[in-house]
Amino acid sequence: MTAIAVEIAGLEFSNPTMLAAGMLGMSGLTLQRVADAGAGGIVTKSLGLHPRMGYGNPTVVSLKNGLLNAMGLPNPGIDEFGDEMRQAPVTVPRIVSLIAASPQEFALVARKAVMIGADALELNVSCPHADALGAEIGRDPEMVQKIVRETKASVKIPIFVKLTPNVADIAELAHAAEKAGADAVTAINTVKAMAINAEAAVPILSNKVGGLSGPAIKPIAIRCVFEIFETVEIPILGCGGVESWSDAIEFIQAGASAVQIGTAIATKGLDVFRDVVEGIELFLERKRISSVNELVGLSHRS
Ligand code: RRO
Repeated sequence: MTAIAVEIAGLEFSNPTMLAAGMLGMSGLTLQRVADAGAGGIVTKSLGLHPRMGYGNPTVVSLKNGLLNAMGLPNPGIDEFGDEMRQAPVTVPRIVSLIAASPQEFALVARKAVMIGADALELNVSCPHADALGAEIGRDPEMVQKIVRETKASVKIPIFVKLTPNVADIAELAHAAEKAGADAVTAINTVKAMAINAEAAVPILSNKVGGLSGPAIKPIAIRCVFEIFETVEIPILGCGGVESWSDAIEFIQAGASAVQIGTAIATKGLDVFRDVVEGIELFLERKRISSVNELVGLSHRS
């Protein structure tokens, strides 16, 4: 293994960066571009049992320090996505993000995801603006436990669980996921937020409420990763505002084994993956550390 390689739930990642769900994850060819740009792993857009159109425009608002979105879970459905998976890269672990309304539905979509070539699953129980889906079910630790247990029993590949920060105690959710057999947790999905057009005196998003991502939420995500690390043994994938190598190091020292990058692709382009990875390598050299794994959770010593 090289200094920057990481192993998570038995999967080997050549570096500790991966594409976050939602960004460039709807087609095999864009996933290939992300792998070519140096990401250590890829996560698809969240896929459900049936196709969904998503909400009407506007679905994204660019703010000073991040993006506010309410896409509305647009996706072609898991079966249709098989064609995209055939064009998706095979040189990096392929994590398929799933959305469903019940433990039984998660288990069913999970079996279908295995059939189209997923190496691991990321269960989305954290979208902040979906009726009867996402955080509406994922803020209840008992429901998280049922979803993970049922899905775990139906497939053999690793299961990651993406958690919502829109609760009083995210570590409780991570603990529920771990108890039910999750192989890792991803923290965090977007933070529930809103923007108003002052001239028109109306919410900008057609859905009114959406999820905030990008640098604005990084301190929230770091706090969540830190709290989860104190509570569970399973690996944590840090997500929320990573746009530089030092952001990634911060997440890793808070307790993340790897980081996911999404919004920074919109602001920095795909070069962000190589920039972050090279920066981590230089940091390890400068600190004379032989493996990035030695940094995981280092900030908990104090
Ligand atoms: O598609 C979306 O609107 C969306 C999803 Br599924 C999610 O998990 N998080 C988010 O901010 N937007």
